[in-house]
Amino acid sequence: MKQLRRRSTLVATGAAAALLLIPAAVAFANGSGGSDTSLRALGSKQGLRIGTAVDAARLGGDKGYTDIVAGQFSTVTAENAMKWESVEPSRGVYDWTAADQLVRFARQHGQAVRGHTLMWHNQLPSWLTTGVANGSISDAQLRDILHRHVTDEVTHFKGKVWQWDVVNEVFANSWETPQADGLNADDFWIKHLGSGIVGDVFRWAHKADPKALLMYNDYNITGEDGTNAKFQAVYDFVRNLREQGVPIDGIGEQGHLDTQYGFDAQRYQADLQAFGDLGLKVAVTEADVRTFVDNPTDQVPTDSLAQYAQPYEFSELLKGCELVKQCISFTVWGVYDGDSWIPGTFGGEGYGLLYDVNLKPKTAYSTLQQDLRLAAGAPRHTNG
Ligand code: 9MR
Repeated sequence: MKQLRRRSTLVATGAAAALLLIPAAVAFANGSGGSDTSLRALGSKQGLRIGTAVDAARLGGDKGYTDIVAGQFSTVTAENAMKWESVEPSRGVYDWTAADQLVRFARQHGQAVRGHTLMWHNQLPSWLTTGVANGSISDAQLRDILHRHVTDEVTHFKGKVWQWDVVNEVFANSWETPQADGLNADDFWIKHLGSGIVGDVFRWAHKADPKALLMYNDYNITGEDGTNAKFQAVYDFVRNLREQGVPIDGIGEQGHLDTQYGFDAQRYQADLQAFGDLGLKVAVTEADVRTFVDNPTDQVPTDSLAQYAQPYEFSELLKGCELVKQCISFTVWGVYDGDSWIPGTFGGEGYGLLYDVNLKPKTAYSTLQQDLRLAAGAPRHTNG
């Protein structure tokens, strides 16, 4: 891995400072000047936004949680509030309440919003999946409905969303059936609308908000599963989209790790860089590092080495992003272990985030602080 370059001064140019969109008063709200050790302040020194997924319903009501979101992070992602089932629970009836609340919060706290997600096979409204399953919604109608959804949602948040995860998780994993182009033949959208829908959704999103950064978001796309096949499929597909003039701006590498599998940090960094060299921005969008724990309530690691492996792998994730100048944000998938998706999905596992079940910062938190501080001379990231 190449060394972090040291640089004596870190004065943002006028343009870069404007793009950062972090008012100085907010960026340094937790201390004075350079003594602010919040993740957001440390990240801002290299133009890198540090983010978290947020449960919009908890903002305001839960002070400990809210203070961490406001104080530590310079970008926020709606963990669920912008998904289709949340914004259009009944056909034709939008409910933007929770998502709007998050966007307002972000604005008040000088945070950029990552919009998540416009086309995904999960968390679709039941009126849609039922209609498709019983044949009352034909594929042609489904395409029109998706077009309207993408246009309406992006238009609703026009000028307020920094990056959109436009398309999520449509490539085949090693245990799924890939098409010749690498897409998952069984994905709900690919199955009904074909591969061409991917480019179309980017075009529709771009039309609705030409300034938003449009990302393709997925997991295991930087070699995490021990092969680089999924990376290669995404790389080839996206290069092809760019050649066709499809408005895709970047790749979201989710970054869900598990200490039991290990992690090839060099492969990860090289893959991020390869995307960057295609002229794309990259973002780490859903970082967490899970491990085996005693129970889902306390989430104490059962393997004594996990207390080292967990922060170590987090550190590797962050450093890879720091070393790739096209990497514009590093987002963790949730604030604390008490509200992570991990225990509900992986039996016996947890401890995946930066704060423990009692909202106390863990070693992983201080490790990231340290990584950000030591990287003060890393390349300045291009912030969009
Ligand atoms: O964290 C999200 C959890 O609250 C939801 O129940 C779940 C539904 O599938 O989705 C989780 O977030 C996912 C994200 O939207 C896309 N990448 C994988 C994430 C973890 O499953």
